[in-house]
Formats: sequence, structure tokens, C-alpha cells
Amino acid sequence: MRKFLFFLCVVLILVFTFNQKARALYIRDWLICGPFQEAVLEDEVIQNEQGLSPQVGHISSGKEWRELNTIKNIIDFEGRLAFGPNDGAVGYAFCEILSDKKQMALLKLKSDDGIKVWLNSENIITQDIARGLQFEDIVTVYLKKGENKLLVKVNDYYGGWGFSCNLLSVDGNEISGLKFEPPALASEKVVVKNITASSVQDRDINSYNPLYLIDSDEETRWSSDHTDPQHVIIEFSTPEKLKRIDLLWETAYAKKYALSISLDGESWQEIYSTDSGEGGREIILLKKPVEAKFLKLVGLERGTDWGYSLLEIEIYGIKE
Ligand SMILES: [Ca+2]
Ligand SMILES: [Ca+2]
Ligand SMILES: [Ca+2]
Repeated sequence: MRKFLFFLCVVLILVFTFNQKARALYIRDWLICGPFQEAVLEDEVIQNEQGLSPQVGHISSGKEWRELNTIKNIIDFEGRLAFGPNDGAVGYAFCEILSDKKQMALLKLKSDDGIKVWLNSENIITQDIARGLQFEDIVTVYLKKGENKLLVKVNDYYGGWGFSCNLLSVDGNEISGLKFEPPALASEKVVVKNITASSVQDRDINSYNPLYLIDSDEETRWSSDHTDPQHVIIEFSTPEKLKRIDLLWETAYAKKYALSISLDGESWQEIYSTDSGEGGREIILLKKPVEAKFLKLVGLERGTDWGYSLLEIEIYGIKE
């Protein structure tokens, strides 16, 4: 009986430790290229596809490689940031995994449709069937010390189109000492310390408080006076390396606006501007992360007769 209790304790401790550590490392940041219409998985849509080593702006078979930073574990090729709705098309996703040592790992893959994956030019799995994201393949892979090139090719037959990819050590733990290119976004929004605005519509702070920009409630909003220009300044708790800014406009959007950053709140550097804003959700992905303690949004020309009105601003940084 004593022996059995001891055994039970050991098992419980092991289960507990395993659960504590078994956190998946989803790769959420990729370079993508496509969509290639009416292509299939077996076609070599891009010449010498297994040996690809693209960078942002490279062109392959007439399509540009661009960055896709997602916050979700599933890379949705039909989402707004990627290729949009598509049936009967092929898309590619590429990333580099930088490993601090030679090691074995488990790569867990899910995909909506056909998937073909290469690691360092070696085809590690091909599944040419529509199967849904609930099915998962687990492949043992060898990471070299230094750069490892991971290429995923997905074929959409119908319906949704996407995949997920996560890396674990062979004993099911999270792997430390890995870096990625494109770099991983922080999965959490950066922490905001303070927000000020140039004006609040009708001085009605209860209805249009600038704090409503960061309350994660898409029903509450900040709204300005009905004049140009207007601005909001967001201060972070600590300097952050900003990578992605999502603006969720209410009906009263900005046609022309700019984003600037500052470390001291006095000297500003413009990081983005547009004169053809369309409202809705605008996702601004910076080519390189920028260090900032403050972010300023300046509305220069309103899209409607009303003021500037935003439901949310979501700001994401790079993990250290
Ligand atoms: Ca589709
Ligand atoms: Ca599909
Ligand atoms: Ca809100």
C-alpha cells in the first residue's frame, strides 16, 4: 500500500510538472506569397520551391512576399491580412527558425486542406487531403544550430483556408533559445499608462472618454470635436518595440491621418501616414519594430462631417 501511495505521488508530481511546462510555441509570424489561382499541391507553382529563401518584397512567380503577423495560433490565409476569400488556390508561408543548438523537436501541424512542408529543403510531410483543423500531424524534425528554413505550402479546395504550426521539444516541453524571422509579435497588447486627446465631443467625457480606446470593448469609443486636426496621445508604462497597430474606426473615420512616436513626449518621428483611409479595421504593420514610449495619432482630414471617432486602438510589440 505504501509503495502504491509513493508511486501515485510520483505520477501526480510528474503529471503536474508536465502540465506546467507543456506550453506550445505557435509560429504566428510568416512571410507569405500567393494566392496562386487554380494551382494544386503537386504543381511546382514557384520554381525550385523547396529551396526558397525569400525576404520581404521578393517576387516569386509574379507575386510579392510579404509579412503576416498574426495574434492567433491559426494562420488564416483567407483573413483580411492575408489573401482574402479563395477556393482552388495555393499559398506559401515561410519563416526562419534560429536555434542556439542542434536539437530534435516535434513540429505539430494542422491544416484546412492539402499541406506540404519543407524544413531546410527536405520535404517532411505531405497531406493532400481536405481534413479540417481538428486533425493534427506530429513530425519529428532536426533543427540545425543557426538558421533553419521552414516552408509551408497549402492548397485550398473549398471553404476556409489556413494552417497552424507549433514546435515542442521531443518530451513535449516548450523549447527555449529559439528566435524567429520574421520576429514574433508579443501575444499581449502593450500596457498603456495614459491617454490624452485634443478634444472630446461635446465635452462629454462620460460618453467619449479617450480611455474607451483601450477598454477592449468595441461598443465604447472616443469621439472628437467636428474639426481638423485632432489627436490622441498614448503613453506606455515602459518603452515598447512597436510592431503592429490596429485601428477600429466608428462611422466617423479619418481619411487622412498620421502616426508618430516619441521617447520623451516632445520630439516626434512619423512612422505611418495615409490620405486614403477607409475606416473599419485598419491594420498597420511596421516593416521594422520601432521603440516608443508615446504614440500619437493625428487626424488631418475627416472622412465624414462628424469628428474623429475610434472604438479601439490595439498596439502590439515585439517580445524581447
Ligand atoms: Ca476557400
Ligand atoms: Ca478549405
Ligand atoms: Ca472601446
